[in-house]
Amino acid sequence: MKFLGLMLAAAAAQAHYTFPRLVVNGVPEDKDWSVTRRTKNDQSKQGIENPTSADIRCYTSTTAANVATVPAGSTIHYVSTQQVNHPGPTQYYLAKVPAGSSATKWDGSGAVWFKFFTTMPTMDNNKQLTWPGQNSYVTVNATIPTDVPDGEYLLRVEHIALHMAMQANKAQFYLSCSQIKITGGGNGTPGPLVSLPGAYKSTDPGILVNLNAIQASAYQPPGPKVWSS
Ligand SMILES: *[C@@H]1O[C@H](CO)[C@@H](O)[C@H](O)[C@H]1NC(C)=O
Ligand SMILES: [Cu+2]
Repeated sequence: MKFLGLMLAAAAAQAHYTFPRLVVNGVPEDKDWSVTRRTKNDQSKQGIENPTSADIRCYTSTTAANVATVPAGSTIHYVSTQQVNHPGPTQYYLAKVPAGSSATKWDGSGAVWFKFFTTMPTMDNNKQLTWPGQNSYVTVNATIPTDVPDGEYLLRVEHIALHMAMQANKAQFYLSCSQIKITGGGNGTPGPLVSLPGAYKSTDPGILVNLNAIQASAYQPPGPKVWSS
């Protein structure tokens, strides 16, 4: 038992991940990091612990070569390099590329990001909070809203690992941004728009949280409300 415990602890310590490949309606990008911008933790797989750092936007210092065409209403998810084994929400954001720039160049700065998807936990048989997609090798599916206007966007996926989040700056953010072009969209006005960094504080109740001390329905995903058109 002791040995098993040590092995589980070792496995948990290594259990970090990146999301190098966007999948649109079941079709993955050609190869890792071709429309998804290569993150700084490509090798280390380390999460971000300070939610106010500049890395919280896209965790990258580079852009990607290509732009994925994504029809509005598409189902999207990401392939993970490891099992997404930690408890915590998955959230997806979009930011529209401003006129005069392009998805292959733009840095996503300013109050430009809206959230279109988040996940809530349930309490499992062992009284642990668990989230949709937990222990999977892909992130949970989300739908690109049909009312989102056509154009180029940055798409951001985020999984927040909360297993150590009862200590300040110990939640771990795993994330990627992809360069996409939305087609067949609508006339919505997505919002609220937030900046990254800016949308999160270390003390937000969804970031500094003891999962053993709350009910599932009391969890508050950090950041803005999900846009509903
Ligand atoms: C997620 O979407 C893909 C298509 O992109 C589909 O093959 C898969 O079954 C979906 N997963 C779930 C859990 O619904
Ligand atoms: Cu981990």
